[in-house]
Amino acid sequence: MFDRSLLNVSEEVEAALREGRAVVALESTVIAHGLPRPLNLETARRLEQAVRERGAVPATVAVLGGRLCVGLSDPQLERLAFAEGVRKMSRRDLAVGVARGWDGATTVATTLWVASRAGVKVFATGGIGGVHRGQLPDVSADLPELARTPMTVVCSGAKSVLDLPATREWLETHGVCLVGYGVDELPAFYTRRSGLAVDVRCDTPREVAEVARARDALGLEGALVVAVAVPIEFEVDAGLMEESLSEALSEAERRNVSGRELTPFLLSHLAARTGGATLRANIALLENNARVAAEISAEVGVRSAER
Ligand code: PSU
Ligand code: MN
Repeated sequence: MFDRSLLNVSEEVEAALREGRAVVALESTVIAHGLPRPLNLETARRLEQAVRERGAVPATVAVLGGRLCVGLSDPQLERLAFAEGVRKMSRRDLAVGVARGWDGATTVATTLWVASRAGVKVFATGGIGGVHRGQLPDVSADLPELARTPMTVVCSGAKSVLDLPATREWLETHGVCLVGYGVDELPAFYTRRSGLAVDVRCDTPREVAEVARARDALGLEGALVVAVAVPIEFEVDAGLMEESLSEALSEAERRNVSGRELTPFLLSHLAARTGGATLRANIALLENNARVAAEISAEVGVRSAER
């Protein structure tokens, strides 16, 4: 049984949940390990702002001093963005982090875990983890967590640093429904197209909310992944992307970068190689996804209050 005293839900988030108002969970690995300082703090604040502008309450998730925090104060955001020794915590790290009182940023996997236990139903992020390329079967803990958490997860698909067809197949096998938000193809994070089909296209927050409610009524445990393409003016040129990516991947191999280090390594390498284009795309899509998630969460909230 989950001991709820481990949860530290902010007053604002707590009140919103109690009153059935819209709440959007945000992850923190992208802040602590995905973006360079001080852009990371700026982005974290902008994402919260984007959620607020659409009438929802942001709930950034992190582990601070071994407590599972849902909804952070500005000093807490700052600590996450600038302090040394903030860990990247995925599911396997939760027990150790709680036992030892760690500060940790939560990945998609742990954000799902914590946010769903706090009662949050909608979560916005940039890209989900997936099946990595290469010989070793390196599968992100994000995937099994998506398969067992009934959350609506707004993202821009998975990065093309991953094996996208294998990631897509994994989701299908484990019953995770992929919604294309205004698109028929799964976006590939920095680029709008992957050549892979989604399961269904939805064009409005209400349509997404309807599918989410049907999932709940069925008692299905998996997430609904809502894939939103990067805003067109920030899309990274496909040729530049491919070139930089193969360089980043061989550099990672040469330096023996693997495990939890791999995603952050590839991200910073790509940013350097593309003159910051991947960074600008990353921030634009994060903000856009936060807005879409806020709109969806409002719809989920409105409809459940009506009933
Ligand atoms: N995708 C991004 N930026 C990120 C991540 C993914 O565009 O920072 C982070 C997310 O927090 C995701 C994690 O949950 O990387 C996946 O890491 P791994 O492959 O080690 O599970
Ligand atoms: Mn991994």
